[in-house]
Amino acid sequence: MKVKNDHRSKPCSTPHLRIIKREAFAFVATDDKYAERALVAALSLKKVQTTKPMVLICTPGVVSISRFKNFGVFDEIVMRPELNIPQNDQNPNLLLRPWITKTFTKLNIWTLTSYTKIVYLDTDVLVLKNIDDLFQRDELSAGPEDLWPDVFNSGVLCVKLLLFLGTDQGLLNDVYGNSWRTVPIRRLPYTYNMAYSTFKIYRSAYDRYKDEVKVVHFLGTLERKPWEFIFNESTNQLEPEADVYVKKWWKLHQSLSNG
Ligand SMILES: [Mn+2]
Repeated sequence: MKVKNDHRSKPCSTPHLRIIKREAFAFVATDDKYAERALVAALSLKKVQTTKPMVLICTPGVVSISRFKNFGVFDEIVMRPELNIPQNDQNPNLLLRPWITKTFTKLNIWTLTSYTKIVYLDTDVLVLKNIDDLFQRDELSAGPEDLWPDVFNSGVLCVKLLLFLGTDQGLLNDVYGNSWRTVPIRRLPYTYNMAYSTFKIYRSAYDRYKDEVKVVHFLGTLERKPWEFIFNESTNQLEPEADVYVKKWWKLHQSLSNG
């Protein structure tokens, strides 16, 4: 395991905090056939003397896990759920490419949060020369789709997992963050997602703008969630600390049992 500063990462406000870099090749298998092909692809990587560990992501569709472990090719075999497009979907692609129903399973790469960088390879590849240099690439790097359309092919992907490790927000920001920052119209007014604590911390600003608030978000862990307030059934009273939003939430919650 190497410990050094990544010169490509954003400047860190706490310089003493060094990021431990863990890098691996990853494959995804949804059944034994795919796992076997992943094994062949992984062997081809071994043959070109990769210095990186190899991870196989298996879904419950892979039955012979222990067999694939026994080959000793993969440094780690992890279980993840299959991510599907529902079968009854009207997607016209389904007829031509039945495997497409399982294709989102690949998104499990972003759950390998013990790694900082992943180079993902499809199971239908054969590595001919050492490609460890791919770990020097920034995310998301990929090769072009063959000729047309002008998009990237997702068969070989360089993925960085540094940001907001392992949350949906981290993943979404990795994908859309740059356009969110640069395209002004994508930035919703604060009133569409007002942090609940705003109403306590910025009391005077809140008093001025409160009528414009459209969505209040009970986010974070500093404040209690509405359902963590105590409601006394016998007196039909919320504890005195409950504010207007907590009361509103409880009123709706009450209406469930009354209706
Ligand atoms: Mn492929």
